Amino acid sequence: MLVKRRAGWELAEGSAHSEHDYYSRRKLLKTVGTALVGAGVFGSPLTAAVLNSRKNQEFQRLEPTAEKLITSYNNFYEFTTDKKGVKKLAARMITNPWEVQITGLAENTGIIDIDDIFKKFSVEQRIYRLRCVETWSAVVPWDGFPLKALLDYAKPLSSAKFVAFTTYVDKAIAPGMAGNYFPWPYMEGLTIEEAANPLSFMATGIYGKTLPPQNGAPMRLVIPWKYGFKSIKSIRRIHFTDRMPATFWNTAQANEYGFYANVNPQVDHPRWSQKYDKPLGSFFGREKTLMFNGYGEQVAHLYKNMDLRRFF
Ligand SMILES: Nc1nc2c(c(=O)[nH]1)N[C@H]1C(S)=C(S)[C@@H](COP(=O)(O)O)O[C@H]1N2
Ligand SMILES: [Mo]
Repeated sequence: MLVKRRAGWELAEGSAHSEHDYYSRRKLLKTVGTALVGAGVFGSPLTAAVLNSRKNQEFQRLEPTAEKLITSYNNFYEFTTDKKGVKKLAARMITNPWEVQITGLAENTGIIDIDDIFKKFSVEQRIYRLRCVETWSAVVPWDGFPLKALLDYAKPLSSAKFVAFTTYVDKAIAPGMAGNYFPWPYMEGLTIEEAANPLSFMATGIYGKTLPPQNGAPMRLVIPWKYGFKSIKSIRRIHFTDRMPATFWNTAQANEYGFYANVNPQVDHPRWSQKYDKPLGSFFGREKTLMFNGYGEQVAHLYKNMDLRRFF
């Protein structure tokens, strides 16, 4: 059973164009989903939520990017900085068994097995735009669960103001981690309010299938209003803290990458403009990059008294 969520991010039936790819995938998702529910993998019916568009007429493009592109053009520096080389190298990553540690200022800290996570949280689909700080973009049909569900499970204390995420991948398996040029492990963070926003998502699948290693299996963050680097892959640790956590890119190059990293076409990267993005798979096309990647209606209130040029 595929249920459409009504929560402000849905797409009215028929308002996405050239979506035959998506709708045929959706059929596939339905089949796969039913099989998994039947096998008791997911505890509740699969739900689908589709993003935006009608409400936001500026949103030119919502048809999902070809699956092949999404799964073969990746940023995953633990393996290599060569986007087309990630897939092959990441195939060696062992993503099950996999344990996730919950630590810090929360009631329910401890280790949770990825299979328990799959059982505990019901899976839905979200179609989100992904905007890399490097200016390429994609539209990705993710499967997963709201990050809020995980917060509700962990029960952060009122003293927790931030949540930090850490990837761990073995140096022997991930050759990119061998050098000390980058501040490994990859780390990311959000304020608790950002993490609790209904758009914040933990992905466990893509196109109705299990998340492939190159896209961050078994579980990765997806924060669609922020530059892609916030969407940390292959999460091993979730830590609640009262201090703004260090992040990988901010530690590597503080003047270029801030903690907030909200998509903002008005604030250029020191080395290039952020006004436009180039959808993967379009050779000449470029699109206007929108404030908060087009998700302002859902998230602008989080930053209402902030100077977003200063807090970039
Ligand atoms: N652990 C980890 N997570 C990561 C990265 C990375 O190098 N390591 N790259 C980020 C960047 S820069 C982007 S644009 C997205 C890309 O996600 P995708 O390959 O699934 O499209 O992953 C983000 N998450
Ligand atoms: Mo990125």
